[in-house]
Amino acid sequence: MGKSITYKILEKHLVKGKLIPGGEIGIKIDQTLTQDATGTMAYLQFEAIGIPRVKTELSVSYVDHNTLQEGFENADDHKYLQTVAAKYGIKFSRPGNGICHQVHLERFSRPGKTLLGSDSHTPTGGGIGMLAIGAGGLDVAVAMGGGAFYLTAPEVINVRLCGKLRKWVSAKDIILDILSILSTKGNVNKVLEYSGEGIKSLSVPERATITNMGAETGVTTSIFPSDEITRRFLKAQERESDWLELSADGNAEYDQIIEVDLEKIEPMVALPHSPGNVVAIKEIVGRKVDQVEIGSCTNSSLRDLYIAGSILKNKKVHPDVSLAIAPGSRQVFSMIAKNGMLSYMIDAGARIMESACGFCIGSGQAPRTQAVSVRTSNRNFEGRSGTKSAGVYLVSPEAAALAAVSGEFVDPLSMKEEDYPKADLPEKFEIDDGMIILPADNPDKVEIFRGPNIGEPPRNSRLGDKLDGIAAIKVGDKITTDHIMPAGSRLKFRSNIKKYSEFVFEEVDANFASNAARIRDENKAVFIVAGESYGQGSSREHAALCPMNLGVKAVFAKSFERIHAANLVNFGILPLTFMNPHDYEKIEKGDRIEISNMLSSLNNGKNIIVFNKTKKIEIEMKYFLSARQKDILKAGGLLNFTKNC
Ligand code: MIC
Ligand code: SF4
Repeated sequence: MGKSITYKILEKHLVKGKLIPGGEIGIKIDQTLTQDATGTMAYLQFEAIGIPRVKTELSVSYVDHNTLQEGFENADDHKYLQTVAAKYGIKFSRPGNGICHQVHLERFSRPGKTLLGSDSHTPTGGGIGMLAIGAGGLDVAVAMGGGAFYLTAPEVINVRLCGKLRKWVSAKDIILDILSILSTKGNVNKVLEYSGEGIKSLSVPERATITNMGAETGVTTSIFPSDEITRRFLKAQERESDWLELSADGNAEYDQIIEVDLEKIEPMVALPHSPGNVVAIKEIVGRKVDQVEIGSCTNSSLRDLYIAGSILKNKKVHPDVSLAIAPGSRQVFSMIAKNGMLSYMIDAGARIMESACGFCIGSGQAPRTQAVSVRTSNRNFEGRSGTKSAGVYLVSPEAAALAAVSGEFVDPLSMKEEDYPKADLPEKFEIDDGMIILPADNPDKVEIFRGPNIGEPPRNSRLGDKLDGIAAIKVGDKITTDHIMPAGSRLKFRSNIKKYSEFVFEEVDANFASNAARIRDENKAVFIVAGESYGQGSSREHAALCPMNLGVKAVFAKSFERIHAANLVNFGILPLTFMNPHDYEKIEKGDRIEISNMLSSLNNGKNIIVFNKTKKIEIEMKYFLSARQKDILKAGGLLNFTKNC
C-alpha cells in the first residue's frame, strides 16, 4: 500500500517505536523554533539539561510575542534570549523582525524536514511541506539537546480540494470551512494532509494560512505536498536549493477522506468565543463593527496585506471603527512600504503596528466594553483580546478590510468580481536577514545575561503511591490554556513562575491560586476537575508549570487536548480521564479526594481508583500513558527524567 506524505517523513525520522497509528513513536527533529513567551523557560530548561551546543540542524529563537517592554521584564528576557542563543548555537531573530511562523516560513522552512516549535501554530510550516509540530518548551529543549520528540503515531485525514476559489473568497475561508466540519474537539492525534487539483491554485502563504489554523481543530499538524508552487516560493526567497519534491503515493492509504469543493466555499466567520463557531458571513451582514485588526501568524503575509491595502486605497476607515494592521514580518513590512500599500493604509487612517503578535495575544489593542472586534487571527477565546465582554469575530483579510471601511459586516461576495485585487506573489521577495543574529564563534566568551525576572526552572517531586487532597476547582468543557494561564497583560511574568502562578484561572475563579497555595502549604494535593477537551489552544507549558507550582498533582477530565496533556506529564501532573464521563458529576469543588496504590496501578496498567472521601464514592479513571510517560511521571517530570537518563 502506498504512503502518505506524513508517513514518508515520519519513516525517515523514526528513532523509536513502530509506525502504527495509536502507538508512541520517537522522531528526530531537524529544526526547532521558540518564541520569547515560551522561550525563556525552554532555554532555562535547556541550560538545566547541561548540553554545550544545540544538536539540531537549525534552531531559531524569535522575539515576537512580548515586545511592548512595559517595565524592565521584557527587555531583560530579550537580552537573556539573545545571549543564550549566541552561546548555544541558536540563530536569534530580533524583536521587530516579525512573527516566528511568518519569518520561519520565509527564511528557514524546508520541505521534508521536521520542525518542533514551542508554539501551537508551528504547523504553519506544513504549508511548505514540513512536518511541523507544536509542543511545550521542555520538549523543544530536549529536541535541541538531540533527544527524540515523542508523539502518538497519528491517523491521517486526507483533505482533497477540488475546483477553484471564487473571487473575494480566500484561504482563511477554506480553513474556517474545515473547522465547521471538524470542530475544535475530537481530532487529537490526527494529521490533515492536503491534496487534489484545488491545491494548484494556492500559493505557499495561502497554504500556510490553512495549516496554521488547522491547529484550532486540535490535530497534531497539517501538511501540503511540495510542488512547483513550493519551488517558485523558495526561488522567490532565493532558497531554491532548499526545494524538494514531496507527494503522497498514488495509492496512499488514509484513515479518513474529506472532499472540499473550493468553488462552493463562501466567505466565512468564526463567531465569539470559539474558532469552531463558524457561519457564512452573509448571515451577519449589517452587524455593526467597532474594531478591525489585520495581522497575526494566520493572515499577515505580503499577499494578505496587499489585499487589505488595495481595499483601503482611496477610502477612509469608518468613523466608528478603529483599524490596526500588523505586518507579519519585516520582509512584508518593507515590501508594502515599497509597493505603495502602506501609504494606502496610512491614508485610510489605519494604525500601523510593529511586526509582532501584538493584538492577537492581547498585548495591546484591547477593544472597548462589549465591542464587536473583527480580526484576521486564529483564536477568539473569551477574554483573550483583553476585554472579557468583547466578542471577537475571525475572518479573512478581505472581509476585515471591507468591514473597516463600511463599519459593518459586508459579504465579500457582494463586491464586483472585477474589483478583486490581483495579489500575485512577486518573482523575488526582498531579502535582508540583517535582523537575524548568528551564534557566537567563541561561545566560551559569551556571558549569559540574567535579569531579576529570571529564575530557576521549578521541578516537581517524585510521584508517591498515595495522594490525599482537595478538588480545588471544577470547570466545564473546552477550557483553553488562555483560561488556565492568561497571557495579555500578564505575559511579562512568563519567566517568573512564582509571580505568574498568582494568575492561574484568574478569570474563571479569582480565588483559585490563593486556595491552591493554601492546600499545598498544608501538604495536601490539589486536584482540578474538567470536562471535554481540557487544555485547548496554545502550547504554553505555563498552563502546567504554574499549576504544578501551586501543588496540582492530577487533573480529572472527560478528555484532554494533545499538547496540554503532554505538558502535564512533562511537569509530573497526572492527566486522568473519567472511565464513565457521567462520573464528572460525582466530584464537586471542595470535595476531599484520595488516590491510593497509584504506583502499582500505573506499573500494572490498571485503572486508577479515585476515592471521593466527602461523598464516599469510588470513581474509576483511565489514562493514556506510554511506559516512557509513566517513568517521567514517577521521576516528577521530564527535566528530572532527562537529567537522570
Ligand atoms: C497563542 O497563540 O496562544 C500563543 C501565545 O502563541 C501560544 C504560545 C504562548 O502562550 O506563548 C501558542 O499558540 O502556543
Ligand atoms: Fe502570535 Fe497570535 Fe500567532 Fe500565537 S496565534 S503565534 S500570539 S500571532
